[in-house]
Amino acid sequence: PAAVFLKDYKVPDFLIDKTELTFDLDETQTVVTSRLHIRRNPESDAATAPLILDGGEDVKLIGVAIDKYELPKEEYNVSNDKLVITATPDAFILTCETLIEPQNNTRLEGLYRSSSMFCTQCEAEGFRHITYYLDRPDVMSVFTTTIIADESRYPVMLSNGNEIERGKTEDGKTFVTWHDPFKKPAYLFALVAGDLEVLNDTFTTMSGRDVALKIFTEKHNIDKVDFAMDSLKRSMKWDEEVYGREYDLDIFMIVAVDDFNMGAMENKGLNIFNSSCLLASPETTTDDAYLRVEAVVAHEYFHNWSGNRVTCRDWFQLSLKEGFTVFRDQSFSADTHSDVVKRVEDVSFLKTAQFAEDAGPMAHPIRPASFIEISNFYTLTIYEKGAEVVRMIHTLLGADGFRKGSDLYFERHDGQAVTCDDFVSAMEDANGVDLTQFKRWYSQAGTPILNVTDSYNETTQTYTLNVSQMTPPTPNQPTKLALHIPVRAGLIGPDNQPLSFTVDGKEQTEVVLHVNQAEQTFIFENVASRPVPSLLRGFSAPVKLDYGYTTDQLLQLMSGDVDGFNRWSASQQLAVNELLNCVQQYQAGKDLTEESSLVSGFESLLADSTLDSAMVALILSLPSQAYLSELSGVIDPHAIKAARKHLRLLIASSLEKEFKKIYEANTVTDAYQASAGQIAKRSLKNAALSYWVASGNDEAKSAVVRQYRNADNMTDQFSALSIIVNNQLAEADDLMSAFFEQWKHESLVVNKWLMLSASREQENGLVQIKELMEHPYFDIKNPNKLRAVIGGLGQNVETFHNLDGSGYAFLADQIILMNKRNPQIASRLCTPLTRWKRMESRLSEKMKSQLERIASQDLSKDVYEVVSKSLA
Ligand code: B3K
Ligand code: ZN
Repeated sequence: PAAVFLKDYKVPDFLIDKTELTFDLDETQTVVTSRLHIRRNPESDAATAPLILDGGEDVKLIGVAIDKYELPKEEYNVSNDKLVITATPDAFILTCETLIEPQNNTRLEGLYRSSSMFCTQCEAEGFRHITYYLDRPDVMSVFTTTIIADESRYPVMLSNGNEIERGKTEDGKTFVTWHDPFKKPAYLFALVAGDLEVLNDTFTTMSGRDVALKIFTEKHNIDKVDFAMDSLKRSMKWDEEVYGREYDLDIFMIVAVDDFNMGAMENKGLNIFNSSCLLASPETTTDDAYLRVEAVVAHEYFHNWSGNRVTCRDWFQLSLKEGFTVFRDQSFSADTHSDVVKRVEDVSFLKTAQFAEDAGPMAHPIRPASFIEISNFYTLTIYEKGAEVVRMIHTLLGADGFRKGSDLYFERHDGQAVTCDDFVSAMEDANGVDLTQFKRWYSQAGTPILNVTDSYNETTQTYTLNVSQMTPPTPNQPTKLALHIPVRAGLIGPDNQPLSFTVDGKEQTEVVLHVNQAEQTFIFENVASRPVPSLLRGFSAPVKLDYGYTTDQLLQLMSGDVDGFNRWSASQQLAVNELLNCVQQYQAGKDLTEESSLVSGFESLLADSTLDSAMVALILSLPSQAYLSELSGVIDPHAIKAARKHLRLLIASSLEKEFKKIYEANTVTDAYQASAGQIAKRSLKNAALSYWVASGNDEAKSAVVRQYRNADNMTDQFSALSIIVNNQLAEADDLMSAFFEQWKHESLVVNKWLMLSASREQENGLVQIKELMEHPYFDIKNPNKLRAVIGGLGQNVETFHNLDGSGYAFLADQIILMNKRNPQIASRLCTPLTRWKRMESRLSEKMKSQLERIASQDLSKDVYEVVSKSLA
């Protein structure tokens, strides 16, 4: 398979002004008829170019006509998934009839079946699996869609826009016609048909228009969409208030489907969601999952402007819509709950997963220069780092400047397919600034490292920071240029008070330093005493900060920084230092230290009742296995696991009484709500319970079993179950079975059970996992179920990283199996193996040989790209 390059971008030779589609849906085959109103693109320099439409090997062409003229076989050519017509008029209607088999579509792109319904997923290049088309985002068209089906089985038939007609066909079927007045690329097309229930609501927009809101699910799930509906209404309001964006159609629909490759899809007026990102009820859904529902509903809704009204010119610009929309949904969640907690969660995720990606063989800039398969580029880099880049622009321009920029962007480009450069230009023009150097963030991959040293001159009361930046090489980018990095900073005095200082002639307590050279010096004047620097507040840039903080300095920041984010950050650094120290001791065969400054740090933390419980819970959770792996030059999973376990037990046994107290003080008695206050309490309570049980205390063991039995919500029930299982309490087996029995009819809860079962540390781990995949409630066709088991395996250090390589071989088996069935999922399963070069030598060899085994198969483009880049 060959790569495509951004530098080769050319405008399309043809445009499609109108697209009329008819779907005759049936269980055995579906007939799709398209009438495309095509004309030559005046901007194309190829005046006689042939018409080349994209298709898929799963699309069978029945016939094609230009205007009324049915083309004979000699006048068109179908090969390599393209339909080529050499001679066409300058403007014409192309009629195409194709046959597809949604019931056999296991790739879950294009039109497919999920339980008893038909649904679509067209981003990025799924539409070509429905019919021949110019399947590229810069071809925008007005769609009219007619769906024909048997009404008894498919009473609900939906597509984008408004329903304009409904009736009966000659053979007694029902047809429904939808018209979407907004031009859109084919990737935003959607169709749903099924026997669905609906929750109706309305939203009155800022200009006073009423919008009908409808959420559809299969009948048994309709009681679980109230929270999503509420989230939707709050998102609509927030986008009006914060961005001035009003919804445009008279109807907005969301449909939940069980089988879905990703989280959700922002199809115009008809969002389609993985049911895991839409359904929520207190009994079946944890707090985390509630927050995810809220964030994904908001994200997809926000795409209506950042993605749909203004879309991407080509797929290299994917971060234009995704980075910006993630930034928007993060801001919405921050405004809805606690901004510091939200920031800590997002940054933790970024530093764990995106930093690892940026240091591996798939590293790419947020605007990639090339790809083999675009589906592989729905990455943490495009999404999360892309959001960080937008956030930096926000930091540089301030909230008002950013809003001026976004207003100009939406106004200037409404109805267009544009580039990341267009976005930055709007920001520049609205604010009269020059972001030329800043734009390197779009083209340069890798995580920059900021090295900071300092000095203080008591006589002159000046404090100096020496900052140097370095971005390590990444594939195809051996050398890097200096980036423009905003570093938000303050100084903390000896009495834990913020110190004021003078920078640029202005007395202040916080400043944004513009790091934009390889090496730079920043001078702070009128600094009363030697400070502890609080750097990169709020994580103002996606970089690795290297300042040699002492333990005392970290403890001071942890308790005294005015920036909540940096308090957490200091506690993390402290824990990381101690854990990496334990890792070394473990590797050297020494006894692990029995001293930890975290104990005193946590002790004062737990004693301080003024702190936000959610923050305390976050600080209590030790850096994850995955994050410590990311920080390790050479990854030794067994040593990391041992270090974490050791430190946990040390803290648990030292602070047993404190944890008990916190546990008992944070019981929620009110009816369940996914509110910031309740979530904070539950998270602290369960964090404390987890340590308390780890201390081995008998009273704690009874408490956790009691919590499991008495819980009236999934957060408390599942936290208790996880603690019981992870601490291998005697009740573990019985309660795992009881949990399954209680919830076996709730598919999403079964997924939680599958994940916990797969991650469970036990003898014969792999045998257990194989049994899970034979379990009657497992279904390999369902991506959520497969991800649950494989995700659980990934957390199961003993089983996955077994020195005999059996864990890796098992994963490779699943990848090879899924490669044919569902290439997108198969390719994602490869991620752990892409880290092989960084694993300790015994594991590294085993991983590599599995990658080689995969490489020897007949591979999809998706898997080929990841595996070949990993082995390069
Ligand atoms: N835009 C979709 C992603 C679809 C990816 C398909 N391979 C979801 C989102 O980011 O909102
Ligand atoms: Zn998105």
